[in-house]
Amino acid sequence: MNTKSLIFPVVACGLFVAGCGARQGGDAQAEGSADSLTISQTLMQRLENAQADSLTIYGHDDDPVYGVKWFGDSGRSDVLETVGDYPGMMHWDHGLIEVGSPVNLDSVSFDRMRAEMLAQHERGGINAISWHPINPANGKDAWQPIDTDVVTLAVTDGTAANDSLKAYIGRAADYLATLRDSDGNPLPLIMRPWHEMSGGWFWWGGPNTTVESYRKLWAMMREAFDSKGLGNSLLWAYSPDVVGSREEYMTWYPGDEYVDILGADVYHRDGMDGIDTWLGNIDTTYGAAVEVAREKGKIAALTETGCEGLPVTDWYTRCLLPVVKKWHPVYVTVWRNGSEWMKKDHYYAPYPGHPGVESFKVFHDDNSTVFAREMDAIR
Ligand code: BMA
Repeated sequence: MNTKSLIFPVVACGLFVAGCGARQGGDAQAEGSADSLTISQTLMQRLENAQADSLTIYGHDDDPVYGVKWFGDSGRSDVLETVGDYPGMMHWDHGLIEVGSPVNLDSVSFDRMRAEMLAQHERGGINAISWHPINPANGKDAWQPIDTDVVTLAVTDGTAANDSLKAYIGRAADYLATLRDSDGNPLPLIMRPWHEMSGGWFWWGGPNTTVESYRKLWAMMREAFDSKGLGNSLLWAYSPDVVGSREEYMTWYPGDEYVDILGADVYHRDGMDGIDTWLGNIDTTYGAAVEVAREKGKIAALTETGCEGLPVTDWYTRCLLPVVKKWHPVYVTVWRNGSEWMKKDHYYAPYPGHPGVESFKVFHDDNSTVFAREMDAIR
């Protein structure tokens, strides 16, 4: 399907979602005769349609709130200023919502984030969320070295860590419940909690706990979110980091009832020297996600990837596009373009003047990839 030849009005999806049956109140049930899908089912239908048409939605973390040379301006985006369109998906992190901070761990105001999620929804795009909450046992950040099994403590009733975790999850759910469209209906969202659990760098990482406790952690969050009325507007994504086999990929899988999207976080490291390793990791880790998704009738996505600082300047055509054409992930999300004075060379999309702009334009123009203006093609 050649989405590039089609011109769409920018607010089409917002109208479409509302038009599918205005969802009222906390249960977000569809009403009216257009269909009987919930908000999350409508989102899933769009993703399934992308899958059926072998289209890949391009996603970028924190896209419109800062870039390599700017921070906090309105109406800007390195992606927009490079290829002329916003990403089809925007990704956000909720780290520090758990302590009631007005800004997240990367200094993005939660009020601004809410407004940008609405804007992305209204232009037809999709929003996805990860969360790097602080350690509920010691109050340190998500990456602090772990010397106890924090997860087991935190999922055990009666512990101080359990009280903290419940409060953290409650605050995250309360914030998500404020994300609404202009009719007051919940925004459709992809929630991707407790990610990269195959590695040990987060307090919830698999090597730092037991599989049983990890699954309880996931279930605890899901149940709390459902009880706060978010049950019908969220899809849930499972996203291990690099693994060596399908068996390893499934180690922490919380269960079919908890997961809608089989994801994988597979970063490209070591520049040109790392290309083959990255491609091999995609085949093994993302390949496992695809296989499981097919068997379970779910969808698969490359939930995080990228080549930090783009030392392979034509990475988008040399590396990512061949992966997109081989695997057709429903979406592929690259990480943030950190402002250079805050985190130098921590960017994953080209910006104006970057030597990778032409490569990124070819990626954008390819018929397989979908940016915001083409999202209406995915109904
Ligand atoms: C990491 C880095 C950090 C950032 C964190 C959460 O991968 O980008 O600088 O704080 O994600 O967004």
